[in-house]
Amino acid sequence: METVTLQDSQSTPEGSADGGTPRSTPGGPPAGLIDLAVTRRGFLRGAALAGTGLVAATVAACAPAAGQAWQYATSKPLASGSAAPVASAAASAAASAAPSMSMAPTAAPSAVPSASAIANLPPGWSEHDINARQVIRRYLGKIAPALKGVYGDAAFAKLADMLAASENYPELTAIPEFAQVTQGNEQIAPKIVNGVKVFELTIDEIDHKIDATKAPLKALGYNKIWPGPQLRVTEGDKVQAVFTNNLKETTGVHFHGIEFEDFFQDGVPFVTQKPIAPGETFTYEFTATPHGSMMYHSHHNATDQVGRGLLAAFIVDPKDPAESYAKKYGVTQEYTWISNDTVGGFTINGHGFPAVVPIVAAKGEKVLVRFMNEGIMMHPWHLHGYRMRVVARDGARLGTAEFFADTLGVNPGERYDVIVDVDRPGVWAFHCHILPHVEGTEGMFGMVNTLIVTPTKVDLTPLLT
Ligand SMILES: [Cu+2]
Repeated sequence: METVTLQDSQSTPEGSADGGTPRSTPGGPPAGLIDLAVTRRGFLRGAALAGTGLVAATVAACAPAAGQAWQYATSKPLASGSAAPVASAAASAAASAAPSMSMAPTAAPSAVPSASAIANLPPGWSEHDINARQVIRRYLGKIAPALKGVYGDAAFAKLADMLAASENYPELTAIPEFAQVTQGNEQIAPKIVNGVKVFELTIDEIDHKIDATKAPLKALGYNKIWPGPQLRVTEGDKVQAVFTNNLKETTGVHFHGIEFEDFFQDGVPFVTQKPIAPGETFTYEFTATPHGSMMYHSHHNATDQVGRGLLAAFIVDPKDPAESYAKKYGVTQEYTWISNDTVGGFTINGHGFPAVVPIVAAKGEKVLVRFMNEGIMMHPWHLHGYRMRVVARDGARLGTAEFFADTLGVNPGERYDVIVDVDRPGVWAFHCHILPHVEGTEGMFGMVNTLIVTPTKVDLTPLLT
């Protein structure tokens, strides 16, 4: 079983680059799981969805390019002999995760509900209801019983009734799905060489799990992680990004949103450079400007390489501390939300629901979400219960053009920064509103997350291991 990587955000010199804004992802705990002021323990970053829902035939509008060997994953075991790699992976994962007849709780993730649950459907329910509930059971794991202490007895009674906690189902003692897979977006610190911030990265083939119940995908990663490490600098910094290509294929790296002085740093093979050959190291040098939410990703065979995981966040904090989100807007934590929609299915930070890291914030907090679309289609992100204050597009602050939205379409290549002023506790759905990207016969999958607002700060870290 894979586990999340623990990280102490205090060990990262850039951890307070944005005026001291604690972050839930990357490089930090899910917002509010931890009292950041006390522990500053980070544990994961990112979340994504890709998963379990529909077969390609039902989402023809989103069909991949002809000849591409991928398909939206389904958690339903498919007929043997299927040529689709992802589908067969799902089938084998489902087979290995077959329901145990043991009554003993187990920490092993299960993509499928128990046979007895299906045999004893409540009146009016179908198998879909059982499957849909199972996804949420996996998402919360042993966070579910802990919500009693968070929301109080009355609210918890409703939650427990929804999930049928009285059945003592196995996931009640399992770590939540998102903590069972490796999460990317980890912020790394540069070396400082003659005043230049130097980031050294590798480009590698990896095995990547969209969620714990699925067989790993043959994927790619910067520093062996999808999304790659978050690189974070301050506006005006001199930056060197040194990439060693450990792949068997060529590549090139583009820093998306940066205004380069020297166009040969722009990372487009045969337009601004020769491709980086296997075994080669290539250094990009530039001044980080303007400030804002940027990205870095492959710009070579990119439909395939970005789709397989060569994507990451590049954050340029404002030089003027008064312009930081913490100082100017009172932001208390942030969450980087990188979407993709090709090889791994519909993902947020390289994972499909229920393996997506929730945003957890205490009442009174202001949460910054940086949406970054690294996919090939638009996704309208919809937050339940709140309006998002949209403060920046493609890194540029909107100023007097700021607006509020509960649904925000983010096109491929675009970034939007939004701030949510959380004032009402609850578990609020936060998902793409193109419905085939989020829900199917197996329940919710793919581009789904939640904003969990707690009445006060709570430390749920012990529940994640
Ligand atoms: Cu979508």
